Amino acid sequence: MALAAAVLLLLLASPVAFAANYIVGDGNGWNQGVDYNSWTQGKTFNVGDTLLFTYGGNHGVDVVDKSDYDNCVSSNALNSYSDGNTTVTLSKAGSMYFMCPTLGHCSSGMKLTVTVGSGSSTPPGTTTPSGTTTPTSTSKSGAARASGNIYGLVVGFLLLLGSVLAIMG
Ligand SMILES: *[C@@H]1O[C@H](CO)[C@@H](O)[C@H](O)[C@H]1NC(C)=O
Ligand SMILES: [Cu+2]
Repeated sequence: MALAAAVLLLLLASPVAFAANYIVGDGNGWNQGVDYNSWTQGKTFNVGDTLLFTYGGNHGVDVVDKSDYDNCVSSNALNSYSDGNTTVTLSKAGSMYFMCPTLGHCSSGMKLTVTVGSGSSTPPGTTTPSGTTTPTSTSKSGAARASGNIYGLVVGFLLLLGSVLAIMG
């Protein structure tokens, strides 16, 4: 019974394990004097992950295109936030560009770009309910990825079946 409960908990928790929630700049937040290129190193971003920007009133978050990111132009921003605690969900694969619109901040480095992968990168069997996702090698072929997902579905189904049987028994 305890096992069945544990399995059910695992199944309930597993959707959460797929989305990573990043705090931009970690303890430094969204600020001047932080190297956001270093911050993104070693991190994997996928569709469904979120970025949380925390910042004071003299900053903002503008979502811009590549050229405006490169040139620190905020006048064409696709989205602008200034609430100080902004969650942005990475909703599609590709690159996303962020900059602070305050004069001089972007050019002094207060800008961030992330490359977003197409998501569901890891078969459920390799994730833990703690919210950690395992970075996936980009060299994996589509076929390997698909079979991984099918494997995960089968494992998930067997776990579900097992817990139902355990409860009925
Ligand atoms: C900021 O947003 C996050 C995520 O939505 C939330 O958990 C947190 O409580 C918020 N913090 C403040 C100070 O509003
Ligand atoms: Cu700023």
